[in-house]
Amino acid sequence: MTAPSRLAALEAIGVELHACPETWTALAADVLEGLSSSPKSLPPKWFYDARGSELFDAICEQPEYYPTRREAALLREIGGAIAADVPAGEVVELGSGSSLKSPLLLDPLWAAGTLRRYVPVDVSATAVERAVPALLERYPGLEIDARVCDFTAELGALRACRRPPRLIAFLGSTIGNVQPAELQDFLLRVRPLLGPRDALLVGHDLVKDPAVIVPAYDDAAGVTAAFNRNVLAVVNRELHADFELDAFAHEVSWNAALERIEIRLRSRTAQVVRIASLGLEVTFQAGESILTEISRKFRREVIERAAARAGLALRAWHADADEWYGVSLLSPAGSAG
Ligand code: SAH
Ligand code: AVI
Repeated sequence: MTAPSRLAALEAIGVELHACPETWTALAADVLEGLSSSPKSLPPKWFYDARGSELFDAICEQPEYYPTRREAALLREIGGAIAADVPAGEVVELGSGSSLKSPLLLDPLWAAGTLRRYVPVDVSATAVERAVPALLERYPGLEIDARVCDFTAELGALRACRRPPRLIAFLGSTIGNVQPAELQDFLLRVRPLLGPRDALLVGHDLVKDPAVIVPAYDDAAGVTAAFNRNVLAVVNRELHADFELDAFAHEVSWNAALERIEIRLRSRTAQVVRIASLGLEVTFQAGESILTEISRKFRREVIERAAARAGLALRAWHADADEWYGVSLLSPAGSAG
């Protein structure tokens, strides 16, 4: 949830700040809809309160969770080439979180002298609030326009680019959370943010042996399980619900047909949960689950096709040697590139 008083501290150090006020209402609407549906579901963006963002960073350090390390290694390799290809004055980062990998893109642009402005966009006020001071220290004089917003809803506000050309980064395989039916729509909404000299850089996990993928979402230390249950803690705190976190088991499965990880919370018993702020009682059968996240794994042609339908062309494709993880550079179709 947004914490305006602490976010205001960013303004005191010269950061431009836009925080969307309707977060609580959006959570209430999503919980009402998701838990009244059959099967039950909750959107993954609600994992990321202060604790959830910390748990995500801890997931990234688990030996089983390869995506962060793989993406960082790729960005280390290609960051210089991207900076040469797109001499960005402005970097917009969707789902920036702790911005831990951002310097792998920002450093080469800063060294080349083109970078003027960084626009992190994330629903997690805490993540943004913690990330930004370190970035200002690393890049003195960088304009930072921090946006605590839902990147699926608030993209229109980002149409004007103040320091062209622009590079939009969407890292961490967060694109894997987007439902297939919504992917084209999402890319269509990103497209107007890009001028002919701009580009969108997407990090995406790739289809591979599920024996590698599944443990990444079910680490032995139980960090992903705690992250998954954290969404219930968010609902308890924000909507005065009485979920017992231990009454739900963390469950991970590989959906081979849809090439995606599915993460659920499975009710260990028959139970009724009260959500006081919504005046709602939610009944769970024993074994009934809430789908809390999908994490799609991609193939080059899937990215290429989705991009093309949204008027974007694949300008460069980078993957590691064993093709576990990939990064795509997309630009408006027909632009010089
Ligand atoms: N890019 C970072 C963080 C990835 S975790 C990395 O690669 O490590 C996903 C991030 O996206 C979280 O910080 C979460 O708060 C944010 N996020 C998820 N859904 C979002 C949405 N709809 N709008 C804005 N931010 C979102
Ligand atoms: C979307 N991305 C940031 C992560 C992923 O791999 O899908 C989120 C995550 N969920 C559980 N572990 C990691």
